[in-house]
Amino acid sequence: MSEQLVYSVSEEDLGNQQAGPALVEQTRACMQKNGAVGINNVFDTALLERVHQAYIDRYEVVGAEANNKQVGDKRSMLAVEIKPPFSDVELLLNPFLMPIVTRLLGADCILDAYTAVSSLPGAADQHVHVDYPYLFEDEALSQSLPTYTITVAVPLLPLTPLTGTTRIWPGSHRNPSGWKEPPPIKDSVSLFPEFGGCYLFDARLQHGGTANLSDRSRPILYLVYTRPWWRDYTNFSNQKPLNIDAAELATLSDPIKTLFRFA
Ligand SMILES: O=C(O)CCC(=O)C(=O)O
Repeated sequence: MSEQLVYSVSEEDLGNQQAGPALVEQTRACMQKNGAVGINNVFDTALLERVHQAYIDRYEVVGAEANNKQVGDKRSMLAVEIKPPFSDVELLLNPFLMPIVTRLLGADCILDAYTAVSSLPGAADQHVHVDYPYLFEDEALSQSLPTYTITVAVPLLPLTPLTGTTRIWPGSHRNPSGWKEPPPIKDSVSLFPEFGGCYLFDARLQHGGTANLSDRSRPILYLVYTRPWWRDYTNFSNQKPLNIDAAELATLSDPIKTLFRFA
């Protein structure tokens, strides 16, 4: 039987408005073993629809792509401007995610980057990659370390086999099979959480976006939570990883400011 990679926030946790110990333990164990986990029922779908519309209005307009980083065929990344609705507390400090994120990264974790990757209609499969260089030249040593950076991927529309999703190689953050790049497709899994869900992956995981065979673009938010000493020094040459101005930062609550303390 194949490994469980997608979990759901239970009715009880929904009622308590917080991830309970069972979900935290299941998702922690899954992240440790597989380097990724999908979680359903995390976000209010009405909020995601508002964010999606704001994304379309701001970024799917001619000229908006000037600073985007190309990350594959018809696929680019932009640092979203952190203001409503992108600055909603449910996105930045989600009560179902933060107990999991802080369990894995420590209570003093920070947000290092907040971006969106969008694949346009007709985008081909993305190359298989890890998002950042390993911490040390010694790969085995780097792979033996505990998790230090987690990307939370939040699809802004329902993912289907037509829109595509992200394909991951479970366990590749530790690479026990000694895969060389690219690892065999047969060992990959395409994650399809329900709309309102998300998936988390370890910074060392091999992954790649799949083709977009639909007629709509497929924006996915990427919130990169990390231990406070880590920075992405490779992906931001002409964009700021946290695109927020001082006036907007001043309006945020203290717990969010703490998460942004290196912005
Ligand atoms: O488009 C996707 O689903 C994945 C994109 C991605 O993994 C990346 O750009 O690093």
